[in-house]
Amino acid sequence: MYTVPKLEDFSPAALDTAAADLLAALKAEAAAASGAEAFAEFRNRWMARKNGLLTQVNELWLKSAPGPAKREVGQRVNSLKQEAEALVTAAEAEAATGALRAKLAGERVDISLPGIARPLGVRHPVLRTLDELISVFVKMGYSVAEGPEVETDYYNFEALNFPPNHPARDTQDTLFVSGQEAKAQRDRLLLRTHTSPVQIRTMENLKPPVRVICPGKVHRNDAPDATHSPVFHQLEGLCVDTNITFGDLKGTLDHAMKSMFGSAVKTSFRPSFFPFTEPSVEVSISCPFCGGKGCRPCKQSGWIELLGAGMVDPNVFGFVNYDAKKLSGFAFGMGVERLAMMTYNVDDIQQFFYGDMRFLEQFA
Ligand code: 2NL
Repeated sequence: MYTVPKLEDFSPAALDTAAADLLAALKAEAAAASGAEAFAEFRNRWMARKNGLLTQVNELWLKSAPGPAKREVGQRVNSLKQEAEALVTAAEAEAATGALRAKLAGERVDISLPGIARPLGVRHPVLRTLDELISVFVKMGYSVAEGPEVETDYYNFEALNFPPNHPARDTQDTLFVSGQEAKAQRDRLLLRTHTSPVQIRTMENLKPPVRVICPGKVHRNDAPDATHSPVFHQLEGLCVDTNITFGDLKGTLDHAMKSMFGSAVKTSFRPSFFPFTEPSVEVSISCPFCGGKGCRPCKQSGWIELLGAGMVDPNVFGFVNYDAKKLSGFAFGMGVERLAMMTYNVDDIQQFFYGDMRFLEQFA
């Protein structure tokens, strides 16, 4: 095995020979060191600070060189050490790729295997219905507004003319954020029960005329069953200008329903009550399944109730600093799941939320 010789002769020719011997030995040992353990041993033998072969070169060649030769010997020893270190580093890299090649040589990829199928998703039927509704109103010049799902009592109830003790404010109907007791009633947080707060916020920010629809997720403290879900979607709309009449309300909603269910459907308006509209109406469409003759979906009545609507109550205008003497407007609201159930013939609202692929794949 190679050992670093003591030098007697410090002539350039003798130094060249000694350096060549050393590098040849290093190359041979690097090539012979196979495996991580053998390589570590090789590296240590040559590179160790304390008594490694390159350190010995310093001791045996440089320090014992006679005064006049020191400069020349020093330069040669330095470049020799650099070359030796580069060789060790290169050998290390070579050993690593060698190990990888050996590992890969034992592996086979079977390119005839079928691969993993990743089916394309489709838009959820509820959002598809919502998109269609939005497009109908956008074509009539409405803009779309969104707002927070966690609201204050003020935006969800007070500004909509709900009296302080209205039953809808009860915990039986509304989901409240806990720990709000220290706040004034109007500042208490809750999950919005309709998207009307977005319309209030819109009127606070924009001068009339306003034509806006507010789609989104709403929450009610309801037990789930075939027709109820604690989370569902609503589309509300609001139109405010000078001289907006109940005739505008009827024409707008009649057009929207014909766009959704076909030009043969008729609309019917019956008196109702909401705190935020006066007068208020419930809107039904003639049954698109039987054409009004009577069938199971319309419970033999020929009509299906789909919307609530009315003329905006002057008190609501008061809350947003709109001049109720100069302005009038109509508003409406509908449940999106109910429309989706009719469009896609779904008899259980829960199907929309189970995430069962057998249900959802039918819409692909
Ligand atoms: C329903 C009834 C309705 C409104 C929502 C509304 C909003 C403002 C002012 C006045 Cl800011 N009204 N919205 C009006 C009438 C009915 O929804 O049955 N929704 C599912």
